[in-house]
Amino acid sequence: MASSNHLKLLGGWFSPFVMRVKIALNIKSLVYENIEETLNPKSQLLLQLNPMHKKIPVLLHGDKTICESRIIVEYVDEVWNSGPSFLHSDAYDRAIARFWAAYIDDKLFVAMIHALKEEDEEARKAYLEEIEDSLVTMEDELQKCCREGKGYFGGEEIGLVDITFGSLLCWVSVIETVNGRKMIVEEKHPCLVKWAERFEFDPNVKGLIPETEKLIEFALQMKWKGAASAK
Ligand SMILES: N[C@@H](CCC(=O)N[C@@H](CS)C(=O)NCC(=O)O)C(=O)O
Repeated sequence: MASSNHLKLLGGWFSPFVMRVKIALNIKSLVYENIEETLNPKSQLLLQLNPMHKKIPVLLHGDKTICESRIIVEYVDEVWNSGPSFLHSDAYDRAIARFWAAYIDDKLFVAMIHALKEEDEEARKAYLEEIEDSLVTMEDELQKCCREGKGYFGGEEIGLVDITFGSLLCWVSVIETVNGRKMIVEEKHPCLVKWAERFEFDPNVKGLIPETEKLIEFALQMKWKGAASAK
């Protein structure tokens, strides 16, 4: 019988969504058991714990199951106060952070996954442009924080938006590499460049970021055409 506080994370080293949960658990200094899911084929445990979506991450907290990365991140913040909060105390600020977190998943991530899977060069170019548009939008949003002297979307410390967006950076790097095109650049994104460095070197993030080459190998194994045919 699982103790009520025992934490297990069903995850995968390659998954930006899993990385979000790991960052949240690190910020709260929580110890957890990592169960690596390959998705190929999906394990019985995954199918049993997340029968609706059949996706990682899944967090097990004692006998409670929590699915969906942003929901898990918020759950971790609400249940534990053993580290800084990554949700604003003000309801309006929280709503704005949730808006941007949803924007990142619905716009930026969707364009990224299409760019990775799309074989047709013209279609892929359109997705790359969508990614670039979203990055400019995020730069504009971050500049507001920078003007107030804050280094993160969340303020002085990593918040929900930083976790949601930052976890995608390693896959942005994959897209940059396979397409031979830098997408986060000083001239267009001065704040994002500094933010990305700050994020990647944060003690709660460092060590969680997979190498670009390993992710490219993973994308090729998955037969993602946008990673294979891109130059
Ligand atoms: N909206 C989900 C997305 C999770 C997701 O797409 N996970 C991928 C791995 S990175 C997965 O499990 N994919 C399996 C599938 O699509 O069948 C979340 O935020 O947790």
